[in-house]
Amino acid sequence: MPDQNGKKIVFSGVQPSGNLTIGNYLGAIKNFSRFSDEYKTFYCVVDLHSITVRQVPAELRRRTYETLALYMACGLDEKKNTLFVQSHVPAHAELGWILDCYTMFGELSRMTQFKDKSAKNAENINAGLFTYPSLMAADILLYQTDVVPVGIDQKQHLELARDVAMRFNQIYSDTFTVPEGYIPTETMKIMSLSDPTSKMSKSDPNQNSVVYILDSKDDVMRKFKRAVTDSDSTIRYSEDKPGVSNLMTIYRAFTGKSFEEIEREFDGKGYGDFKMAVGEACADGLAPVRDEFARLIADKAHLEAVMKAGAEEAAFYARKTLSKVKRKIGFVV
Ligand code: AQP
Repeated sequence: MPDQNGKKIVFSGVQPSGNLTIGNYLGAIKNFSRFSDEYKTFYCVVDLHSITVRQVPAELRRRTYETLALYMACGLDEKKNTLFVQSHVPAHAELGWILDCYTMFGELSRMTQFKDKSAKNAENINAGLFTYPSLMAADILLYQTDVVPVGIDQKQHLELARDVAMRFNQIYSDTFTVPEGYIPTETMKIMSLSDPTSKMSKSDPNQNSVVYILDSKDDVMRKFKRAVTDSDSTIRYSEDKPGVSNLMTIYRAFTGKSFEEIEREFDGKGYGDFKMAVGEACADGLAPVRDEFARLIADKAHLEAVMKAGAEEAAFYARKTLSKVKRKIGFVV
């Protein structure tokens, strides 16, 4: 639904649950700035979501600042985008609870992220991990969001948010905009460097599987050098070559070359040369982000001013939706 200036609305978020990876960058953040001019954009550091997995408090606090600084280092101008921290706008938690009551147990049980994360955190399968998608629906629906840029791993959650919005609208008449996903096809899912059949994740304990946005060039080169490929030696994009295909996807994202061009470029060359080239392209592509991040993170007062102004702006929009929801349900407001 357009805002008061007639602009359509974009919302997305990233959890401060670890150091951000090139998966988060290529699958999500890099695409955020393309909406800044034509849309009203809300980009959130979703700290409420991150405590579904146990966090070290000091690290969570540090990463919240860092995630905000990374948004800005990746080109999100705070004057053009509303940048804020989820827990600073209590309406997220409030609508999250309300939507819990409009989300079915069976729907939540089918979520693959819940199954994956409960397998990885068997000692802490908490209720928040289970109801995570209702809170994500609240994040999106609070802003009457039209478009949600996310990686493909979030598609199932986004579809649930759409179902919850339609269900609520059907019971109480039109209340929420039903959002559409914006899922970049070129980089849909960046895979782990040591196990190219599983997603690259910031919480992966094996640091060699993951390239972080803020890794030094030496670390980037070392990690790509060790990346798993296969016993064949041809550089070709194919489902039966997940390691090589993942590296080609990353190389394509940083160079803009097509898979055919990449296959031609490395025709007759070995994996060693190819991995070096991917490492160089990735490190060079990330260098400006790293430099800008170093500048931004040194000014904590500025980051605090950005998050405060962002939360005020976001709360203004969120309050409108929340009060509409409460009236429709029958709460005394
Ligand atoms: N490997 C990936 N490829 C493409 N996109 C990805 N995203 C995450 N990993 C990849 C996208 O990044 C955005 C933010 O993700 P998130 O922080 O909300 O949580 P996530 O999807 O659970 O990401 P991680 O890195 O795997 O975090 P942890 O390890 O904490 O669970 C989303 O748009 C996501 O699609």
